[in-house]
Amino acid sequence: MKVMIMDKAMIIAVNTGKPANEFNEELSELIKLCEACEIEVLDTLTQNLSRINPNTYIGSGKVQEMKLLLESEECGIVVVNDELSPLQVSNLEKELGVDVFDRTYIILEIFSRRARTKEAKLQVQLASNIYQLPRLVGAHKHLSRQRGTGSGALHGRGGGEMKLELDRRLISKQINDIKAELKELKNLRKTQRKLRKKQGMKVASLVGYTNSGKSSTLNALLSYSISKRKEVYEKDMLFATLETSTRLVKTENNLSFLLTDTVGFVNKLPHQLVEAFKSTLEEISEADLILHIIDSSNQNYEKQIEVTNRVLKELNADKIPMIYVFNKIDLLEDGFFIPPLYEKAIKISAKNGDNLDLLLTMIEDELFQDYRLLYLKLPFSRIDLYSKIKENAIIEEELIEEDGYLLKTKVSDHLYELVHKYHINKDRKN
Ligand SMILES: Nc1nc2c(ncn2[C@@H]2O[C@H](COP(=O)(O)OP(=O)(O)OP(=O)(O)O)[C@@H](O)[C@H]2O)c(=O)[nH]1
Ligand SMILES: [Mg+2]
Repeated sequence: MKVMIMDKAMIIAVNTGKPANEFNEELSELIKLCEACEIEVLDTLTQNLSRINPNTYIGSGKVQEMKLLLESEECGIVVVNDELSPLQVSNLEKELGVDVFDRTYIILEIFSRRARTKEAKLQVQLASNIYQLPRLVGAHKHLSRQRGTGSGALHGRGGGEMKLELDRRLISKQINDIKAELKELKNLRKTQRKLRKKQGMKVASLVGYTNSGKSSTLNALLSYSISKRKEVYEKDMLFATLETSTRLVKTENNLSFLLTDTVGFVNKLPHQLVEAFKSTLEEISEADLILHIIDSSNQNYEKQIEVTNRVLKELNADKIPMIYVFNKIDLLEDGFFIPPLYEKAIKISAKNGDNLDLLLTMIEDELFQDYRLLYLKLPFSRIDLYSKIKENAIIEEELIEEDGYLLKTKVSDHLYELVHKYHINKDRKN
């Protein structure tokens, strides 16, 4: 039987002027992030400061307070709610005599434990290396799960100056190697996307804060799909999904589109991760429609919407049409009122299926609003048009007759101009 070793930790957090509820939500999120790393949080120490202390993050009085607190508990780790400079880490470690991890480290650690596919592993390794490079001086610590195994992405190496220089060079080389490898995978993705575009396949992307229910929504929509595909992994934990999965959804109206599920966002998502995950996240910026999934039962859902929209902007995906999908309404006893600010919006429950049919109709309206239904009779001589339709339109029915192709098809405006002169009356088909 595998024995789980839980590290014990204290959290320290500086508030430089956030409203109390927002700050508290950030802290309870950090506790969850720690739990995902098998770290049990014993206590939290907070301090209000107008600006973060550049040397020790918290003020010197608080450092002493923390020291006393640490002495009374058996705990070897301090987790800090912000990203620290290497100097802040080493000063704090010296003063407190325990390992100090910052928020970025914790998030990277979760990603490194969850990554399964080759691409995800490479991306996490890249983010970890970028994080580690300026911090090599103090890199002698790691969480207990890796103790003795050396398997973690952030596993440190100690040693003298020469070793440090070697480590730096090794990591720089690794960064370049990983980037090259990722580039190849990126090209593969690009080719796949091009193919999809050529086939006229529309893509909707599920986007949102971690744990908001993106994977659950995808699975719930799949149950409405005529063509059944494998479900994706959903779980009540932060960052359950790290890889992008795409599924085909075919609606009752015989319209098909691709639905993509991907990694969730979080407040203060480390920039190293956004950078490293760019090629995965690029899928989002190429989507025709974004389904922004929101956990309406979270008190801070508005902040989470803001964080998600900020990352979307960073990915150049803020101009893509978006539906705000307020999920988990089954958890709200008094119902939920969508603020008028969110124009194109719907409330659903992926869990009990509320309003999923309406969501699907909204998706269809958005994705295929420019498509027109046509019955066509194309002579064999217009095989050029036939292949265009094959590639770029939705073919709902197809019959080959003696004198040509009989098609029931939905086409974009552009294609309509080219083919509409072969339009026939619906009753003439068959
Ligand atoms: N009550 C309720 N729970 C839900 C609903 N939708 C999802 N959940 C739960 O919320 C948790 C997270 O769901 P996921 O679908 O894994 O969330 P996600 O957005 O994919 O999360 P990450 O992949 O971690 O970013 C799971 O425990 C789900 O069962 C809902 O409509 N109602
Ligand atoms: Mg997920």
